[in-house]
Amino acid sequence: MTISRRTFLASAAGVLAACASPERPLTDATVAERYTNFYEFGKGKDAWKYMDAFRTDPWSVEVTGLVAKPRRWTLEELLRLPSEERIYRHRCVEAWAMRVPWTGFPLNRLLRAAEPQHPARFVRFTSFSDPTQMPAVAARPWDHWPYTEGLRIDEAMHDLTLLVTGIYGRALPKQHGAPVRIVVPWKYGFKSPKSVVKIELLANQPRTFWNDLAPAEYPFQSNVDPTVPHPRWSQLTERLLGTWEVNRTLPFNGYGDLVRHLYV
Ligand SMILES: Nc1nc2c(c(=O)[nH]1)N[C@H]1C(S)=C(S)[C@@H](COP(=O)(O)O)O[C@H]1N2
Ligand SMILES: [Mo]
Repeated sequence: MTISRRTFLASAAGVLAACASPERPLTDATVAERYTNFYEFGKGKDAWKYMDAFRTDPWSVEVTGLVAKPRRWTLEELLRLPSEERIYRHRCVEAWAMRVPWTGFPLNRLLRAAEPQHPARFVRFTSFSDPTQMPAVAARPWDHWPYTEGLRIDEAMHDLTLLVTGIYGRALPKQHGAPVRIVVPWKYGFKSPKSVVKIELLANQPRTFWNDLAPAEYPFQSNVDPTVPHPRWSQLTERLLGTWEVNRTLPFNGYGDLVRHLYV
């Protein structure tokens, strides 16, 4: 599993995404990988310290549910698909933000290959979960493991929604959600599940991990929106990791021109 297997293709969508991005500095790679949210490894941002037992190879991702062609993709198969680099802003619901280059490809490639069938309207993502590898899964058995998230099918099919296998031009460090995660840049970060093992097409809106635990703080849609305060803080501004910069939060995290039409 080496980065050299990947092919980097410039795509129209990548260019569009970059254009939608106001000039903010790229977050330093070390800053980003040492300040992560990966609740399976604890509540701190220091998940990078607890990765030793986490096995990310071999790995596979199952695409299943209301599809004509269910398929289990091995990591090697996913890494052989053409990928590209996209610099996206990332906005956590906790009001920190970063700007990082992800490597991956639009999730719609896998969804189309699976041929979604009527009445599929939603996609559920399931993260890997194992108490022997993930300390907080062991310590907090009452939480609703595994971590799950969901999107409407049109959100999941949107060209901005990426299946990600790398960051900063190399394979994902484990704490960023190795070896395969989803990135949905116009939504709060918790909608971008890490270490995904299953992608299911469903007729009905799925329950999700954070929405189950605290529905008022984690609504299903959760598009980045400065005008809707979090129950415990304002969402008007965000701080850029590794800098002293505080910026205004952008509606749809700055991707409104590309996604606003989904919500009218
Ligand atoms: N499985 C899983 N996925 C997850 C999380 C998590 O705790 N577990 N945290 C989410 C949150 S709240 C954010 S902000 C992003 C953080 O991504 P990063 O740590 O790679 O920056 O991952 C999201 N995906
Ligand atoms: Mo987050």
